[in-house]
Amino acid sequence: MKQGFATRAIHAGQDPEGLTGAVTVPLFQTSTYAQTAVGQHKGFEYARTHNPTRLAWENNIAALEGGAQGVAFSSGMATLDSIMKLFARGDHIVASEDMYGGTFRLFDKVYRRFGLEFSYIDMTDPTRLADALQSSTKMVFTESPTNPMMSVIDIEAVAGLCKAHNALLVVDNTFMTPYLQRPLELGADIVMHSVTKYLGGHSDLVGGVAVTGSDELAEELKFVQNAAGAVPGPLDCWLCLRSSKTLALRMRQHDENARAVAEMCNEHPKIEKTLYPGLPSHPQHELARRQSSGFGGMISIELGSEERAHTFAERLKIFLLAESLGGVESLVNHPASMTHGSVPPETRRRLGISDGLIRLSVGIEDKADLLRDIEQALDAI
Ligand code: P1T
Repeated sequence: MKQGFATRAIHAGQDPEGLTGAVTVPLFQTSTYAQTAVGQHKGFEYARTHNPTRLAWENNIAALEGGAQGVAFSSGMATLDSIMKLFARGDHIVASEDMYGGTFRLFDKVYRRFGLEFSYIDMTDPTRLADALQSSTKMVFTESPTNPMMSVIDIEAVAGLCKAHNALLVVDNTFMTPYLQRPLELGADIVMHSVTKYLGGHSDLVGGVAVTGSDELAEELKFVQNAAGAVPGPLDCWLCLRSSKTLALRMRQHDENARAVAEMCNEHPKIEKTLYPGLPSHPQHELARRQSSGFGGMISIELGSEERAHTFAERLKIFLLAESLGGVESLVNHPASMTHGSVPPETRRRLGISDGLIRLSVGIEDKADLLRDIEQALDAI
């Protein structure tokens, strides 16, 4: 019988070490490996290509996402950058118009210069995708839920359209993690993460990873991983293995705390709108229930003006004002001026990333303390 998620998180790729029986995968902090004769080695030649700690982390995350292989990179952006190297001039990519600002920047400011073409659409409506697909479309890219508007994309419906069109579906699963959502099981070809967020989970590393549904795709990505070399260091991989062991516990608490925060925000008179897929009022609430086993720790709220948003963010005491998300500590972010500053103002306006929008990454502190912190910050506006 297939082992449960938490068991796989603790054991997959993490057998006791052969020489000493060490229960924890050792940190192989080495750049190269001695050969006994020219060309005779133990499968490890040079650390850009192979590292045992990295390999353990890649096997671990592949088991959690239910994929063929994991391929680790030095950041979330390096992961996407490496995926983009699978394509060539003239290839067309369809992406969700709501996504992390840095992803838009990579597409628009870097890969457009290399001759790739992009269409940005409202991915919540699969008919828009059907209209956007062209004969040159090679990839469809989406997050779900999206950053920061928390829209939920029907991954299975999008995957069906991609299959019929021979386009790869790449899903950024950073907000959900495989504990709550497994896009490969819904038909995606590649799932990627900013490991900096929930997978790392402690705001102490920058990393990224891709998991493919097929060995063939994994080999293509591993070729880029070695050829371009945006690899993570062994210490970061070791930290990821440690974090993986508590992923199930952490995600359960992020989810529980965020539900309480979202409910409170939803009822508060000073908050105009609360965007959280776990609220029955969310437009894709039923879809979120169907394709994920929880709603995660991310919430966006509309406070009505930049001044109110700034006051709220600055008055919070436990929630720290910072970029990033997914750590054990709660964070607050002002997307328009921080994470989504590189999105053109007219696009931000159209998507609803207003100057009054605030994004909360709800941590795993005591729920009552988080609710009190929000209450006192709202009192100030
Ligand atoms: O920061 P990096 O590890 O390179 O990951 C980029 C990235 C990719 N995908 C998603 C969904 C992300 O949210 C991010 C990074 N996001 C933030 C820093 C943020 O605060 O939204």
